[in-house]
Amino acid sequence: MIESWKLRARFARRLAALYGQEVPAYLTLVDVSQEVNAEVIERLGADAERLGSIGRVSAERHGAIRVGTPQELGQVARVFAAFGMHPTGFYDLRDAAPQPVPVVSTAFRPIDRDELARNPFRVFTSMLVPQDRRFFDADLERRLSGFLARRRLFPDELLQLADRAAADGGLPGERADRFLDLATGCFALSAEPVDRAWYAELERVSSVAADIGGVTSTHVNHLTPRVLDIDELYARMSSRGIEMINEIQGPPRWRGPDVLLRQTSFRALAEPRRFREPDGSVTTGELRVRFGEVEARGIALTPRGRDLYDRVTARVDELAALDPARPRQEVAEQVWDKEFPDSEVELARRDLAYFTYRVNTDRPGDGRAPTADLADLIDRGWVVAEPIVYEDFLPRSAAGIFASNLTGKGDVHSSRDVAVRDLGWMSDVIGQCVNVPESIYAAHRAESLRRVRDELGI
Ligand code: OOG
Ligand code: NI
Repeated sequence: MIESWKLRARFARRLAALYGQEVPAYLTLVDVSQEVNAEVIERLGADAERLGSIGRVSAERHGAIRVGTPQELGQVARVFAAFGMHPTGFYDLRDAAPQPVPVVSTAFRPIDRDELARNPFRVFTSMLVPQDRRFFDADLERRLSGFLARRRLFPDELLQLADRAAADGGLPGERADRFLDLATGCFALSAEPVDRAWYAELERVSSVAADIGGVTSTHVNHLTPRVLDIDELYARMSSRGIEMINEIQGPPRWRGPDVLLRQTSFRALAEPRRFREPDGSVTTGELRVRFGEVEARGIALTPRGRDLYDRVTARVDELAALDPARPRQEVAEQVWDKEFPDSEVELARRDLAYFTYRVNTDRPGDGRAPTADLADLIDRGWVVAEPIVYEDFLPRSAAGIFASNLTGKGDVHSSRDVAVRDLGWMSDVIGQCVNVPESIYAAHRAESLRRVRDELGI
């Protein structure tokens, strides 16, 4: 029996092999990431591994895929369930500033700490919303929905094997191979000609709409390695002549701890694709859809910490707008230095970030007894805090990353006729509850605190 975590690890490796063949620049990105990681480990030693062992960080990837309908989302959820990857987080990119994208998204990922430690592979999965009138008028919606209803992304055999694997927690060897072949095959770039006129019509609304609804298959959009120094990586990629997006998304570089997620990407590359022309002939041309992304992960924030993050980000926007000539990074660093606690201890004491706690066995005796107050336990050295890594995504950053292959703003209208999509809606469509990331982090923390209380007898 190949257990689901092994299937997940193999799936991640197979997708990486496929994507490396299709988009060789991805391999450059991986090389540069590993080079940077090795140097950071050399420079900082054990401190560099505070948010994950070098083994995990080097192997870590996330993927991004895009589907067209609730049915397709439901099917891909069955495939990911076989890998022990569960829908987590709901992201609505349709009103994301500065560039709205006509999709809603979730991420399929492992939940349990030991599963994450075995292999943390996750896939950011977006679903098109043709019903949203800000993007699609009634006639285009009808044709787009018709087109999507006629295609089939995931064959029955794959879905049946997936259901078997999910029910049994894995698959026997031979069937595991077949399952992995089929699953990986669904995400390969198709050689099927693209209908030129149809693709162009959707592209006027959004390149993402065209990439999803303009073709009869789906494909990996990017695979993202994790890097320990994203500023260094950005500089190295740029100096190799690779055109990066303008900024690193998420928190700035600053003197305090890394929190949440910082991401950046290089602009989509031209890839040869076949086209069916209006006169029926088949030609070759190119499309710029797929890009390369890297990310640096930090500590997960509590809802209170996230509020602070959102307020600080709004403040940076405000100040940056007043002084457009000044680099955003500079503005952000200044605001963060003033407004964000710059140590793990302070983040823990003020309940701004998630940690697990364990009893400090080296605490020198001072005749006092421990109390039940967490800040007090931290202050008096009863417990040691270990940061919980942020395993999820940020909607605004995601919109910035999507922009790696957007050419213009697209045809977005204001309309009251906005299709309602939320976490509950998505849970119904998938037939599984979409997890709330903060509940998962909070449960990990609570579990560690239960042990601490037992051991200290409080
Ligand atoms: C997804 C863009 C968002 C991330 O890591 O936030 C993303 C896409 O381009 O399909 O990948
Ligand atoms: Ni991504």
